[in-house]
Amino acid sequence: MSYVCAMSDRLFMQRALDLAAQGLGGVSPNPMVGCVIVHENSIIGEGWHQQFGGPHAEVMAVNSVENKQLIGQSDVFVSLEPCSYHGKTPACTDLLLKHRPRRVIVASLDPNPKVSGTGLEILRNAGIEVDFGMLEAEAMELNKRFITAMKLGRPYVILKWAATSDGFLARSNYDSKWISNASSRQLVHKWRSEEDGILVGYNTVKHDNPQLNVRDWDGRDPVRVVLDPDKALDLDYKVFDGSVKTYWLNTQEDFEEDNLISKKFSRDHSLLDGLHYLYHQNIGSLIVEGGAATLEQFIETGNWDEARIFVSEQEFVEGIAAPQLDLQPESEQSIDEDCLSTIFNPVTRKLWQKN
Ligand code: AOF
Ligand code: ZN
Repeated sequence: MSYVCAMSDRLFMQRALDLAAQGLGGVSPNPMVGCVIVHENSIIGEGWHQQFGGPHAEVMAVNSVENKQLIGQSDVFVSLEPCSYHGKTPACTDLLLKHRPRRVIVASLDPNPKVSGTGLEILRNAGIEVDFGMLEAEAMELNKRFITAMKLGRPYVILKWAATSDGFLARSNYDSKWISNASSRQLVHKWRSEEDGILVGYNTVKHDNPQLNVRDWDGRDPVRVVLDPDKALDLDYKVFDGSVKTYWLNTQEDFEEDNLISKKFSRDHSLLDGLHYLYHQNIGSLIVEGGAATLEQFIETGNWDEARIFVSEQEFVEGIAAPQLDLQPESEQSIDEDCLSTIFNPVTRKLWQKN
């Protein structure tokens, strides 16, 4: 008879998910993973994957157990299927086989084709009881970035813009610095710290001269990506100040100097080629902050996964029109006097949403 009831199983798995979430902004392009080791209904060890290239959640959890002898009579709750191959770190299935816990409870499958089911199979074949699927929907949503990027070979793309109540992104002369309020802008700095890259197009650099870093929040800067097909920008813009690694995607020149990487694509390249390239530079997620033409390009080609749209009370009457997404928002919330809508791309959402 099992001495752990199903209700507390869910609590332990929820704890694993909460631990995993702390990896946001640190582990990508790896997934966020948490692990809890339970002996006679008490947590005797826990851990989470904290840094890309660093130890996996299972390793952190096992290392945190004082009396390792107890692991053999324990249940291991892990939010992602344990890995079964040696990447930057050894296979977690080997670690679990060494300690042979009573049971391994797994929330979601690892979409990495090098794992994808074999982690569960190895444990089961070795005679360890494996329960799969507890809080699976929550675990998949947590790793929406990883799952999407792994399956599509491109970063998870978050589009962000701020529009006036009458639907404009900027005045016609681009002289309209702030549309959303200070709280909304601070939230955007937090978001920047959570993604691997931040992308803008030529017009945004030319008219706004943005820094594209994290100033209004405590967190690391994403790498910068500038789409400048004609390589028409000069190096005086702040995005080229060398303070952060910056990818300059254009049709002119390949070069690499300090933190600046100019990458040449052919004229007829697709946006997706650029995204594939960024994915292979370990950029697992991108926040796209404009301008209008750049956002439209992502929308028109379907290369987006999530849109976060602020609508302020301001009215411009005329100007540069904001993109239109004729889709039902997943959520709407007030950020002071702004309204923030979150919309998911219904096509790519199927990749990480449990049906
Ligand atoms: C786990 N636990 O905490 C994580 C897993 O290069 P490596 O060795 O870090 O392996 C990266 C892959 O391992 C990653 O693509 C994903 O398949 C899996 N991540 N697996 O058992 C963890 N972070
Ligand atoms: Zn692992």
